[in-house]
Amino acid sequence: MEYLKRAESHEQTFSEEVEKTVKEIISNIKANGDAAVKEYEERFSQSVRPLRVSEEEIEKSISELPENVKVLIDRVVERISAFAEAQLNCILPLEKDFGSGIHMGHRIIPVEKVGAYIPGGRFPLLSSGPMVVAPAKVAGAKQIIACSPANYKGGIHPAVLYGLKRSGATDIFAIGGAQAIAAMAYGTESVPEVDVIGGPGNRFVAEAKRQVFGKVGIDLIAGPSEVLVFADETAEPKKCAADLLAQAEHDPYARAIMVSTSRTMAEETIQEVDRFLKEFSSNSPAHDSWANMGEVIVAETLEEGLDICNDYAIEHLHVHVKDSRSLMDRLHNYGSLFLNSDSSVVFSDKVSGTNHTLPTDRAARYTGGLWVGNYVKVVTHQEITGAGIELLASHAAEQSEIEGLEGHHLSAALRLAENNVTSKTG
Ligand code: HSO
Ligand code: ZN
Repeated sequence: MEYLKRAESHEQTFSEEVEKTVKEIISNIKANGDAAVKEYEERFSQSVRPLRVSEEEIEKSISELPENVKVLIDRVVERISAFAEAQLNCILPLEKDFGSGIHMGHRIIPVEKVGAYIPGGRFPLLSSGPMVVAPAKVAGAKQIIACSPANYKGGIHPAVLYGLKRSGATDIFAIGGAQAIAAMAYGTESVPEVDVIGGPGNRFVAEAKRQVFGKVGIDLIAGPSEVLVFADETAEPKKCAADLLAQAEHDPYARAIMVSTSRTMAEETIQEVDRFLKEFSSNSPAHDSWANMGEVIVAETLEEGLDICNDYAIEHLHVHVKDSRSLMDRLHNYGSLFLNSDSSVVFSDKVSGTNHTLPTDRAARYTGGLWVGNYVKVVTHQEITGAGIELLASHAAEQSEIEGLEGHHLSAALRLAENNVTSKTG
């Protein structure tokens, strides 16, 4: 393989400073509740508004929203919900006899209280709220608490509010950053304590989620956007270039990577990116992101290209290769996969229905993205009868004896004796 362009550094430096600040925020909120949350809101967001967004405020704010924006958001919610529902239907309950009176199974139970974090970000992204909230609603969560920074005219942007409401948020708070995560994890006078927290966010949000994990469940930790465009000689440089820039524009630390089995294709794509960038506004993060984090690699063979893709374990993997579906079985590390040159990542960023909250920083080695499965528990059960009691009790008694566990032995032996008695008397 050969680099035509290489990132300066893709190590996101771990900051002890962020870790320390977040630790202080969490313990202060744990001890002082709303008062501490308000203090941080004032300090970090210059917000002195009430934490809860009242129903009247939501209604008033939403009434200012143009009709076409509402229609777009309605469609987003419908499509995300439809996909989440189809996925939920794939998680099947289990009831099975394993022979000799041993019956086991599992049930799918929704998490009761979900916390959804929706970043404020550079632009109000219309799909962000529905991506986190709609799957929780589909899962059957009873209460969905959403937090988003008060960074639009002293509140949450009306489009974000509308998306949250439409997708099923039951309580909305204008709280941002680590203070939102801490408030939802530990509960305050006004913010309910939740069971699981989902949603993307900046470094402080990500660190806060890491620190509250265990007290609550979390979905995953998602950093700046990433895309890897895997192309062969049949790909179209313009489309490849646009797909790279579509993720690069998210953040100066976003990563846009091209791996191509054709040198000509790779070189032409670089030219197209440079051409497009001249048209982008000068303050677009895409300039820095492409300059510092962009990479272009020429792979000698398809095989080598596939290895590179798997090694990157990228958030979005877009395969601009002829007959890309046939390669699916050989790709196993990615957050979400896009087959053929016209399945744009942007479709799923916005509206196709798969979730856009996805693993970054090679987390795709061990997890997929946020999905309805994050909001349900698969819990097991068993019912042992007849010969099963005898079989398992004698095994458990013997094993407990070897392990020196008297209580366990007693518990098993009692069943053994009882069963013998029953079978003797019966
Ligand atoms: N690419 C982002 C999601 C997004 N882009 C929403 C635009 N709107 C992270 O996957
Ligand atoms: Zn995007």
